[in-house]
Amino acid sequence: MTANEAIKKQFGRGMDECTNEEIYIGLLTYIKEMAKEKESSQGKKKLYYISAEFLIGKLLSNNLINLGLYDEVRDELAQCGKSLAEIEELEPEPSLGNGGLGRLAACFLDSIATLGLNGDGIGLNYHFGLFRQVFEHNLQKEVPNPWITPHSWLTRTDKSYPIHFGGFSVQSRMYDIDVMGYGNRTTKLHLFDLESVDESLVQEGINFDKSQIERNLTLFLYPDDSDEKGHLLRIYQQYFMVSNGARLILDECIAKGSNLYDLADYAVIQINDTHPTMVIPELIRLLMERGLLIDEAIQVVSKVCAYTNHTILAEALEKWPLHFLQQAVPQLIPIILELNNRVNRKYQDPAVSIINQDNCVCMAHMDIHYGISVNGVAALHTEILKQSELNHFYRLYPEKFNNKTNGITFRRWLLYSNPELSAFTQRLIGPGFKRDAMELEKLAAFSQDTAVLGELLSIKAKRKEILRDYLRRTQNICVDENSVFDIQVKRLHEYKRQQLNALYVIHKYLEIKSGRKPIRPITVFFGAKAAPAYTIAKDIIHLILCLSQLIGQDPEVRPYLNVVMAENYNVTLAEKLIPACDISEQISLASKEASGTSNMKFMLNGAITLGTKDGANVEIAQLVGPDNIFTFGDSSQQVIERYAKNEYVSRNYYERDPQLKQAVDFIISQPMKAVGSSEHLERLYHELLSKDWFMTFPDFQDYLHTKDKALAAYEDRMHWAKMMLANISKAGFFSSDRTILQYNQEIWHLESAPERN
Ligand code: 26V
Repeated sequence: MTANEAIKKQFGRGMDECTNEEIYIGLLTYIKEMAKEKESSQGKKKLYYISAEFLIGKLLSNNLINLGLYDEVRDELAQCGKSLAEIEELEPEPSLGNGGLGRLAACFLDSIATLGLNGDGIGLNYHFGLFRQVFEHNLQKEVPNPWITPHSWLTRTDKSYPIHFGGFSVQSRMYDIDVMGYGNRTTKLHLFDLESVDESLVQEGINFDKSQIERNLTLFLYPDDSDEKGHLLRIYQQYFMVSNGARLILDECIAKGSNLYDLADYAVIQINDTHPTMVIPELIRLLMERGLLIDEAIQVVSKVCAYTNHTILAEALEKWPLHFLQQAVPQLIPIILELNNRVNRKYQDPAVSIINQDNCVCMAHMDIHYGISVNGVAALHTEILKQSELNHFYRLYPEKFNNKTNGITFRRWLLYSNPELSAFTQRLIGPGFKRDAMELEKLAAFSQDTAVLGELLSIKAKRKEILRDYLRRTQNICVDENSVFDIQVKRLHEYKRQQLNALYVIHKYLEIKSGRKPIRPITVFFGAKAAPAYTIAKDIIHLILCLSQLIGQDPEVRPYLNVVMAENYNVTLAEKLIPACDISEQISLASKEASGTSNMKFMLNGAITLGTKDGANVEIAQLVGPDNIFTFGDSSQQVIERYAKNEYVSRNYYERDPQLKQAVDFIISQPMKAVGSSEHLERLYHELLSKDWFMTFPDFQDYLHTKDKALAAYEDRMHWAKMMLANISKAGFFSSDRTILQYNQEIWHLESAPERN
């Protein structure tokens, strides 16, 4: 059946007589039907990827691409005078993630389905997601992001469990989203919801009564945890997620014939960061309820769980006060105490204890002692885990530690988001790269072909125009497509150092004011959400918005420099920004960014990285070679030593470097205060001068020079195009298909799917 026939069946009218809303609903039903006909993953052993975040993005076009129906449906619509691009704008984007960690989980599901591996995702069905970001008075404001419309990708299932907390119980409901792999296979994302959830609890902005767990549990992702109630709510959410997940896993394994002692032959659980860690004691508890002795239950569970670490930032490593757990999930306390006692009896080393001296439960420690595997997400990150952050554990269990460098799905980040580049690639090297991303290397053969290089530049130019039009239409922002597009998009965090980029902007602004104009205009794009309670992150957003306004109002500077802070950065915006990028900003303080994944998306789309030697940037640099990347800044080793010596004084750098001093002082200057708030600007200024914990100042000069070097290099257009081609041709390694195959070969050991014919 064609899409038009399906729509006729549903509405009694063809596409040409339907509204865009009706066509959207019709396509949704059509795709869900098509998914049922596809082969779902099978096999005795199954992977359960449990994650508090799945940043899946819009699904309409992606599903059509993966089902091989995109061109057909687009053309069918065009014949009726309709536009698929307009229809997909009607789809709300679920904001079920913060950033890289959640987007990684979504890319992984795409690869798992594509490779035909037997694996499902398990998470939560947050009704309002993270939040939608709006800017008011140059400040971030958070509002709910409702995405569950009467017609959505969710399918209500008949699975429902009673979940018990200290003093009360709730009932859950499982909803499924079909994940369509490229080709013919599908898998599922199971999102658990609260039957009694009450959206009317949300008052002003994203505020709601945090104590009403029975009604609020699945309203928001990571609700503000700046107070005690917020922490507790997160514990309730995490337990709700893993208890449902654990029951589903046991149900499925028992149905397939497991006697529970052999659970590891039927299930492997990948714990995505520490948020799902309570699945370990919960599974032990459930096994004991089903008759296993505690020794037996611990032994069984120790063979099924694997842990991925995504950060070394101390503040992001979860440690829950025991009394919080006692209040929320008292049934887990005896098990956690027993797990802790066993560790302490065996090792007598407080550094590896599960419960620390402050009576907090170190969630990562539980994962490492009672899991089969611990992995970092880029080579450098895994080395840092082994050598410093988790060294005590590495010495106990060297065999558990392994690296799985992150990846991205090329279906979304090339085929869908950059059809022009995708078609160009196919013309040059054939369609094989769509299945085997390493085939992109064949592009290297064209590195001297000026016609090919010229075409590559035209594609970039086209993508810049598309972005220009999109921003004008959706955000009323004007950009000059002939300027250099320099882009930094990621969560707002001091370690990612958007503030360093902002200091560069100030420096450029002052240069232009003093008469030194750049050869070509520069547009510096930012996109970032700040956690609602993260004051300094919000101050940095304020700084960027103020700079944007100030520069936009200045006729002397505006023709040469433009600062754009895109509102509500999300997957949809990323799909527009990334293909249009010339310079990819990956400027985290070395050692702090576990991997980064936007760096890979930018590279794949022919942007040149301006980055520190951090996370996966290191592997990008190795692949493309020093001539095809701009690196700067102190090494992770230098940074780690500087922290260890505890001798960093930001003010010393400020006093020694007049350019730095001038840029920093500008933050609290009159022109800035005229457009911004003194309170925010001064707080940020003092933070930088008195602390600068993420060491912006030491890298400042090198950053200025390296960025100016990149801008100069941009002027040799043919040479730049060669660099672009080198980056694209080496991007194959960063396909999430490669990452997933490695997880499977080294950790999961699922049967591979039979070859497709
Ligand atoms: C989360 C939070 C949340 C509250 C505010 C403070 C804070 C600080 C750090 C984090 C990080 C949580 C883990 C995470 O998202 N890691 C990211 O995982 C990506 C996928 O592996 C990786 O590419 C990024 O480098 C890493 O930051």
